[in-house]
Amino acid sequence: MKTKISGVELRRIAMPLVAPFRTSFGVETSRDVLLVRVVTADGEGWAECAAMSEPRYCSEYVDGAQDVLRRFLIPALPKDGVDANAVGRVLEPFTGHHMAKSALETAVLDAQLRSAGESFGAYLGAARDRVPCGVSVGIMDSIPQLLDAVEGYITEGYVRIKLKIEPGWDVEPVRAVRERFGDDLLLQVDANAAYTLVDAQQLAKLDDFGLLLIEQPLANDDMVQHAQLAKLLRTPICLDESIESAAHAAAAISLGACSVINIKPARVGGYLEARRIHDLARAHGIPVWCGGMLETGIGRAANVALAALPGFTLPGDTSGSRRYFATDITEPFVLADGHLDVPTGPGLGTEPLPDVLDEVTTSSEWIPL
Ligand code: OSB
Ligand code: MG
Repeated sequence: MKTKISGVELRRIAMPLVAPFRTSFGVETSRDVLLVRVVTADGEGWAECAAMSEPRYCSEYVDGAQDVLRRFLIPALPKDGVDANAVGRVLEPFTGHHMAKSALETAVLDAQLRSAGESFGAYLGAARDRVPCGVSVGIMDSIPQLLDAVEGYITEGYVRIKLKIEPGWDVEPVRAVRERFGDDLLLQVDANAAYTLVDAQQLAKLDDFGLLLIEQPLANDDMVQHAQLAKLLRTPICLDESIESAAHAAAAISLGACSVINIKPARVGGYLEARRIHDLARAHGIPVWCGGMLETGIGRAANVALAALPGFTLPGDTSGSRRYFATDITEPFVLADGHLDVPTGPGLGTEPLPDVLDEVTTSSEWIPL
């Protein structure tokens, strides 16, 4: 099915976080989000670009994403219409920029599914109507502060806790959380590439705590080093930053660089590539889970749909809206019994609330096709 696009709106919004989020690569206090809205003959489609303000998590950043969308990606869309399944091929001549590409493909897909009356979940192959939710807990100033934060999330119902770690904040916070909340708590850690293979002995100390996994201990392009580290640890290695495509996932699996994959659709160029990674991992018996990039309800809706696919056997970083924002731009995602419902309406099954959107908008640009 071809969708004829008349133009694309690039809208920037400022979304203060309810609390600073500290990782090994920096501190976020507010999300500067780029929203993409494609306008078609019979409607519109929305998506959220996951790129952050600065190129720290990966090389993309929000101003760069807007620039490449405006100058290269949007103008490359065929004027006589395009099927969402062909957007990836159309954008292929431009290297990299997966987050920008993902946002454009997702907005086209949303428009197409809305016209067809089909939900993202149904289209992608969701196998359940709600997904269990984990929460990613930032690096804190002290252990008592961390324990308070974790306790709050457990009380809210989160079924899995992920602790951000870095050299100097690893074994002690993990030990403290285990001692306080017990061995049954589903617990994992995420280093965001903060270690090197020289730290293997330190990372091996985490083996005592029965973690579900350690996420991205080494640098993004340290695929071989991750395979070596995997031999030195009992804790399963999960890759996030290193996996930018299904080809990377295939390489990582055959090298033994990971035994779990965090799938972030934005990082791999979209939900279609994300589904290919899911299919590949499933065929290899590799569990996957859905990561997050502190999304608003627009990005969250699609992530929750993806997380409902059968190979997503671990709880994702698909937290409720209030974990991030006092006011979301969509109807908020609210945790019930540790789960979020997969939206069932056409496309993303949600859209920005016009009044909230206007309040948080910092700029808007129209790119005619
Ligand atoms: O590494 O998973 C990560 C947030 C921003 C950038 C990278 C990461 C994260 C998170 C939070 O861990 C996930 C979320 O709750 O959206
Ligand atoms: Mg991560």
